[in-house]
Amino acid sequence: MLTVHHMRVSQSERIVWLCEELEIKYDLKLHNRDPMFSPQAIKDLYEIGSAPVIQDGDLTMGESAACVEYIIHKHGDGRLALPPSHPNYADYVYWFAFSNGTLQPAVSRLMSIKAAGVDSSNDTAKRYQGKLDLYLRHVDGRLGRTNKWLAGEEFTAADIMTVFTLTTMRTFYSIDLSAYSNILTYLKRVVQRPGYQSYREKGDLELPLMIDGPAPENFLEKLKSKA
Ligand SMILES: N[C@@H](CCC(=O)N[C@@H](CS)C(=O)NCC(=O)O)C(=O)O
Repeated sequence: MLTVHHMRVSQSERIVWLCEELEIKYDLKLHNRDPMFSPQAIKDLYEIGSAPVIQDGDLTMGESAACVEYIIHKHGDGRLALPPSHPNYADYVYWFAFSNGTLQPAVSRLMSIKAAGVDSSNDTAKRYQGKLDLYLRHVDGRLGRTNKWLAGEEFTAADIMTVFTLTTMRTFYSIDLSAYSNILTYLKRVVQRPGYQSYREKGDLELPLMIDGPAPENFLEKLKSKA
């Protein structure tokens, strides 16, 4: 049986969402942050200590993209990936890779710069903020052209990989998406998906939907003050 370890309010939301979209059987184990980073239970499972982690028989594996590929091909009959014969195959591969190769690291970098106490007027901070703005324009432009999903007409795992950065990640580093109307329309489409709604019910019920333009409030601060 496939087991998915999801740390609430984290990138592992992708894996729960994927399993719900694929409608496969899996065992969901929920973990809370302790208080900000991974709890010991995740560190005990995986030496890198980050979420997601999946287990399947003798296998224990981390990394969202690896988990997504593995689940799609081992448990999902290849659904939500596009095959090389598909006209949008290159788009699928590109946007899947862009999510965790470029977009998510850009936001993580800015979060770290801020956490280190560097002011947003600092030249390095400004340079990396400029990069993030460029990447968001790139995503927005693509969605304006497809008017649907990142790979084209079909919803794919490229969307599942990308949405975390455009939503939940904004509680860690505030991003105003008001200037990106295609992203905002896309996010409204995303949250209507039954698979996304099931993930939220099972994995992150308390988390506000972060699909509006203005930067969301810092939900983690709220969680910490409740603890
Ligand atoms: N590239 C990795 C990043 C995983 C990652 O950094 N996850 C964060 C949650 S968003 C985490 O576990 N942070 C807590 C920690 O490292 O202690 C992936 O996609 O799985």
